[in-house]
Amino acid sequence: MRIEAIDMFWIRMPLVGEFRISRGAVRERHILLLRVRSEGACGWGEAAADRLPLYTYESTGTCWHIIEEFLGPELLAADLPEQGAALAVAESMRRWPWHPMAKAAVEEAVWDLEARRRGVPVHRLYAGERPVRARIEVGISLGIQREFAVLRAQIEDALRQGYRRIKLKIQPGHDVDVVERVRAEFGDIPLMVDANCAYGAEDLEHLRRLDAFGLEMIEQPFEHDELELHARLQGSIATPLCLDESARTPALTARALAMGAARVINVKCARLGGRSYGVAVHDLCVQQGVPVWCGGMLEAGVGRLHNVAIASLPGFRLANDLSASRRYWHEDIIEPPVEIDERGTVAVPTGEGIGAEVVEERIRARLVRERTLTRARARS
Ligand code: OSB
Ligand code: MG
Repeated sequence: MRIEAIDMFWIRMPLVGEFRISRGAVRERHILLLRVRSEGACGWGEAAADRLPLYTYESTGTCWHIIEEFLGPELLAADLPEQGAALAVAESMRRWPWHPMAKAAVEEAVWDLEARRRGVPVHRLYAGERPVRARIEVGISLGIQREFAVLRAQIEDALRQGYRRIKLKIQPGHDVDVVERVRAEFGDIPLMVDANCAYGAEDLEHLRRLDAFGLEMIEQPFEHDELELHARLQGSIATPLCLDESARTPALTARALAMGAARVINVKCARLGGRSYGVAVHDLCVQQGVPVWCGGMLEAGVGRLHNVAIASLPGFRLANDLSASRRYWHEDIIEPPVEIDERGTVAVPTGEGIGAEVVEERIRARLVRERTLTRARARS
């Protein structure tokens, strides 16, 4: 099989509301969508990076550059096997050591294409012989709010909609007090916090105070390369630590677990560099009895559905950061959008590929930049 063309769409999508994490706020997402085409079929992928490289070094612009200059031409030049095309692409991209979000987007598009060509849902390819869930449990991630009243209203609304757990973003000066207040007002709801690397060694004592609130977990308090600090904190508290930014590769994840740096892992295929790495981390954690859940990056519908697919694997035992489309978007780019039921679950689509239609007019209405890579160009 050959990929005949890769359509790159850089789109801007305003969020329903500002989303603030310790490193900064986002009001509008800049998303790179990829469509790969082959013999009348197509597949969609989404780069999780945003305009500003706040989460890691990758941005929409770096993903565009890496795909346009390197990953795209290489994909167009490849002769892919009929069975296992996406795995072959993942294998060949291993020679590029960095830029996981760019690689993950390319891989997603080929997974979707392969699934559509075979007439199966993409989660079937991700799961192989493993059993999958028909519905997945979802939690909600709430950004930092200056006004507690705003956060209170958001929590009430999320609980009313059925979300299974609430994740609060925290940062120095906005942590223990907020959690204390939420516990006082909402009682024993499933609650966790995510610091996105905002703390340092000087904060160890302060962070231990979070142990008093029965949190489901504390996600990524320290910088990605501070495994020892995570292990020190984990060794002195009962609340499980969860790694997000630190879990960059399966090997690093294994090392972190062996060091006692965490008891839960957030699986984000975008951060890991693709579905095959996400499955590898899932399998490694299942083997060690470590629960995993699927993290999110404010994805539009394409990335969201690829995440739903991976979260159907059996090791995803905790609520996933996979909100309904309307939590972030006035109008998602897929039809039907992702919806949550009153029990806080999202259906894993059973249709071909990602299981929804990608509405091209909605992409065109939000277009910043567009480019089609073809094999002719790849040869030049
Ligand atoms: O740390 O999980 C994170 C969003 C942007 C960057 C990092 C993170 C997040 C979220 C959003 O928490 C989760 C979601 O997509 O619903
Ligand atoms: Mg996180």
